[in-house]
Amino acid sequence: MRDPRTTQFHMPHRARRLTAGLALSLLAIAGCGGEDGPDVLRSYDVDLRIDDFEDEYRYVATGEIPDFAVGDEVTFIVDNTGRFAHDLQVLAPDGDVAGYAEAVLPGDSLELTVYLGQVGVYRLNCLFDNHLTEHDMQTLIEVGPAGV
Ligand SMILES: [Cu+2]
Repeated sequence: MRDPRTTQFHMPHRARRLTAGLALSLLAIAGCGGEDGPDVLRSYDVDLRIDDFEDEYRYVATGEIPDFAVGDEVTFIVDNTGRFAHDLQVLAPDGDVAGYAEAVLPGDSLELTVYLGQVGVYRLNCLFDNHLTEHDMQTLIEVGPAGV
């Protein structure tokens, strides 16, 4: 049985060639209300891993870091390569929560798709235990205007 939300979303033929990750992102847009949702200009994945072997914990990009821009829908795929559980919260420049993914154990991975709707600095925070407060587990990404 197909999810009725997905049947309302008319995928272009081109979309069938996209990777599974991107396909999931597209379904997420449909789930947000389709044509009433945000205007997505680009959609892509960013791969991160966890480094928690020193006092300061952090998310580390394992691939190329894109030029983030307004209109981007980004799926963060975080491999927990650390010693502890970690989650991921993304805060928009105005302080609104753009997305949150529950903590996963070492060896597991989490995925979080967020829409970048504002120019400015987005914060990737780990809210698990004292990771943000004591271990400064925060990564900043700068988001520029669309189409520049
Ligand atoms: Cu953490």
